[in-house]
Amino acid sequence: MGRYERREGELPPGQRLQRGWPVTHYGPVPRFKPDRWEFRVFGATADGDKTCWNHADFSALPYDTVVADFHCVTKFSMLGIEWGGVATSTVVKLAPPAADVTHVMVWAEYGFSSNLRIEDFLDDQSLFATHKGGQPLTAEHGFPVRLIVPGLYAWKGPKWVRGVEYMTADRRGFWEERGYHNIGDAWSEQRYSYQEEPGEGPEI
Ligand SMILES: Nc1nc2c(c(=O)[nH]1)N[C@H]1C(S)=C(S)[C@@H](COP(=O)(O)O)O[C@H]1N2
Ligand SMILES: [Mo]
Repeated sequence: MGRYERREGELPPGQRLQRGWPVTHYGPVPRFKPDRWEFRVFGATADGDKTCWNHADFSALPYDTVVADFHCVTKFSMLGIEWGGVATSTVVKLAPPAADVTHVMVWAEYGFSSNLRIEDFLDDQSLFATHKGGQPLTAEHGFPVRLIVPGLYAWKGPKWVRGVEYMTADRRGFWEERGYHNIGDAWSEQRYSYQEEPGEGPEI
């Protein structure tokens, strides 16, 4: 797929190292309401049903950790961060997609969304992170759950995730509709939608 291979611990083209951990997002930080929160898996599921986990259920799912790099399209990167949470493969195992699912839309609070190819979503390092460096995420960094997909720019990983929609055709998410690349592979420097080649994204 990409022109470059992913190389852990190195900077993708055009990126620079960042000290500290800046907060980057559009809109306000949502307030976590534990009694109203649920994580929903819906759309083209294998059995046509939805799966909903409340916060206690979601917190009880198998916990995995990955060490991964983080690349923001505004050109800062952080390397070697330890994330903990629920592997995307765990979600897919417990709430399987239909056989013809090709993409997912990951939904967050306030309708923020990002679309991913199923193979990017199921990268063996993709994780619904609840923790960073062993500590629960803070509110501004996405508590209780954010998605981490190490090879893609970080906008492909929504903070404050509330659900996954299985899709049998691609559709653009929030930033993908607003000028950012439909795939967003950091190693291929897929920053903006004008760089898309035919077949890399649906019409805008
Ligand atoms: N819900 C939501 N998630 C989001 C964003 C956003 O605007 N809304 N911005 C993305 C972008 S562009 C980046 S770089 C990272 C930043 O994560 P951080 O604030 O924890 O560093 O969150 C991503 N997730
Ligand atoms: Mo970003």
